[in-house]
Amino acid sequence: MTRPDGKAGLNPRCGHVAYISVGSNLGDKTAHCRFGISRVAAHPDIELTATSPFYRTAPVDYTDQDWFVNAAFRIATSLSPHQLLAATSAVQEEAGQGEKEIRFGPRILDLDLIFYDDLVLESVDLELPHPRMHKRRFVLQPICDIDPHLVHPLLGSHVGELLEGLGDDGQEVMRIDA
Ligand code: PH2
Ligand code: MG
Ligand code: MG
Repeated sequence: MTRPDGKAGLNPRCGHVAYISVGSNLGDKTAHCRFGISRVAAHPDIELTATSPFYRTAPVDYTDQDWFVNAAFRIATSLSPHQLLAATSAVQEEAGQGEKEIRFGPRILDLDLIFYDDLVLESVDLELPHPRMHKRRFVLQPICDIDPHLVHPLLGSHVGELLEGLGDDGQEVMRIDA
């Protein structure tokens, strides 16, 4: 099937809604994030439906590294969760991001699946919703910018509440003026 925009494949509008977090703390961080979003959006079975503002964010979990640039985006897709994971992994590799990085350490491009509809999934290589998203301001803030009333399918709270619940926990997140 060919869509009106000339892209082949299933119409992603008929499919699923997913939220993806993007981050980089090596090289031209903002350019790497923009590259990640645009390459994912170029997939024939993915339609980009919203992009958050960009943020400069203090590193969490592994703090002896440079600040990150983070954002989030929403897509419509006919891909399954694992097909989507394969697609985002391919884009990470295309950006020069190797497989074997330090856990939570520096990276050229990180694309993390946060939500896929209201699916709850635990598999070896993919957990949905993302298991740490509710503790991370650099994930919650940009997702709230897109859809503050989105409900976390396991916790039953919306992302706005989860963000407020973090309180003043010292995770610095500064909006970058576009
Ligand atoms: N990603 C990590 C670990 N720590 N900290 C910030 N601020 N932003 C990130 O994207 C990030 C992080 C592992 O993927
Ligand atoms: Mg990550
Ligand atoms: Mg990742």
